[in-house]
Amino acid sequence: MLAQPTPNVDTQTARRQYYERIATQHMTPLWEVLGALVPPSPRPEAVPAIWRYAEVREQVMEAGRLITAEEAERRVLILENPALRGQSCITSSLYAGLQLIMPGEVAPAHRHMQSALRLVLDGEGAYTAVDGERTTMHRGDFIITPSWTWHDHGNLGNEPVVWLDGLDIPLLRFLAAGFAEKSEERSQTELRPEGDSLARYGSNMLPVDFHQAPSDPTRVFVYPYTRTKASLQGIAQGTPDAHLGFKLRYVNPATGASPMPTIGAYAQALPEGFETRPYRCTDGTVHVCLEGAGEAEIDGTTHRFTESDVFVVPSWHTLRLRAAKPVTLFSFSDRPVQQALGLWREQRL
Ligand code: 1HN
Repeated sequence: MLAQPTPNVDTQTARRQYYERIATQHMTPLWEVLGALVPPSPRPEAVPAIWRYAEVREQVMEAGRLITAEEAERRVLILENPALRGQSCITSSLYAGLQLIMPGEVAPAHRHMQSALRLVLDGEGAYTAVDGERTTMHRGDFIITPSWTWHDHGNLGNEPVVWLDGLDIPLLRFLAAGFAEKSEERSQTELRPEGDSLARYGSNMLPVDFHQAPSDPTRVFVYPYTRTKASLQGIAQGTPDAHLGFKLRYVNPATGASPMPTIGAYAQALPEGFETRPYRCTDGTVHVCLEGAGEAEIDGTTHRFTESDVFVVPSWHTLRLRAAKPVTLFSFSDRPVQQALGLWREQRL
């Protein structure tokens, strides 16, 4: 583009006075902001960040001494992107938090338009119930509560249980499309035995008369880590992708689409010593280390990670992963939204 001559002082003054006059009628000149509105490549406000579980666990546990799950409704420490403080965002479109439930506690039943996922990190003995079916939570399990499904949690065990929550809260806030309601029931009445949905819809088979309507939520709401791990181990006999290692996406098995329309989720294995080639994509992504330890180099800055650490890679930031030990990562992003709108891009460097 040709450089523009700098306007003289009189012109500058006239323009500033003009901007002040039109401001009283709630107008502003596009030409002052056009470059920022339509940048040549994404300029996310979010910055890279990491929450090391060993460093934050004690703060999560302290919340357990300060407030009950019942009083809090959900006892969660929100992971706020350092560049987006006060907005309950980890990326511009996604929310993440660490939720704690103590032995004997219940997080009461409610539903909302926001879609949610859980990735179980710490402790045994808790369950989540989704639309009348419970699932016992084990480390690494990926559990979803699709939009407008009833959900409650409880801890029947004898140790604190912590999981990572991921929701599309900022996206729904942006769209102003959020509704929510509390249930009359504290804990949902069980409508089906545990394991029913997975047996019916999540075992390479479907009920003979089942047809998924496009607007229906997926019937599979738990993806047990034992199965994810077996899949990753199964493909790890082959050759890793240079940019991604061994990476799979979670799907609604009835459609092959993302389990929830607004949030995509992924599981990834990197062999010991493996280093990915630099890669970037337009979906800002939250990663959780489930096994092993390594480094995430994000736009040239290296962050060490180990088990249960959470790190965020904003849109169009270049990521390189290094596995010091065999690594398993879980991740989630708004990729299905971008793909549905024809916006998603990736670049293999
Ligand atoms: C929610 O329903 C849960 O059900 C967790 O565990 C976090 C954050 C904002 C709004 C609803 C849950 C949430 C949430």
